[in-house]
Amino acid sequence: MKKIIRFELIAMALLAVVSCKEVKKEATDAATEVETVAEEVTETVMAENITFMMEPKSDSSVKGEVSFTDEDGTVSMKAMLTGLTEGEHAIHIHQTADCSSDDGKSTGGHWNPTNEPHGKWQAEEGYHKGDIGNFIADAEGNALVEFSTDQWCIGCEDENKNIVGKAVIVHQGVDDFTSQPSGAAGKRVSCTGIIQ
Ligand SMILES: [Cu+2]
Repeated sequence: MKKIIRFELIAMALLAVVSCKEVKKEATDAATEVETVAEEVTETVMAENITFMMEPKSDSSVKGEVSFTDEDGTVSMKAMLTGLTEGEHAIHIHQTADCSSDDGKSTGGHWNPTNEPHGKWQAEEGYHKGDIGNFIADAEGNALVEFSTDQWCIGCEDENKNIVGKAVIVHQGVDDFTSQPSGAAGKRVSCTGIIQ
């Protein structure tokens, strides 16, 4: 009789150990899952995104939406524009987030914190940090402009990189990349401030 009881006790003890291990494993799995979700949430917060509506200037009807996303030190710009004339147009970042004037000139000249000559993006001879370049509008006057760089940031300490407080300008004409200091891109037809 004693032997049987002892056996049962051992069996129960073994069972307890096994089930305890299983609970532990489940708890570990749950903890890992929580960590993974937490990481995903942090990543989403880290990928900063700001979006603005562009308004027509110089009696144009050019408008649209421009967004900037900062992810792992690379800023991606996406502009969706309507109301353009078919063909090529320039787009730049200008120095001041002030679109109050009818001709968009309240934004000042190109954003050029490094005091370089105007030029094509990443040209050896130099270029402005706002020298995005040209894009093409389709026959309906629509355009999607996509650009990304690690030379910009959204609201960081480095004023050579920080696009906040500047403006996006779309021009009626084409940037020739040689005329100083603006590329002779003509009228400013759409504008938004980059304000956080
Ligand atoms: Cu410009």
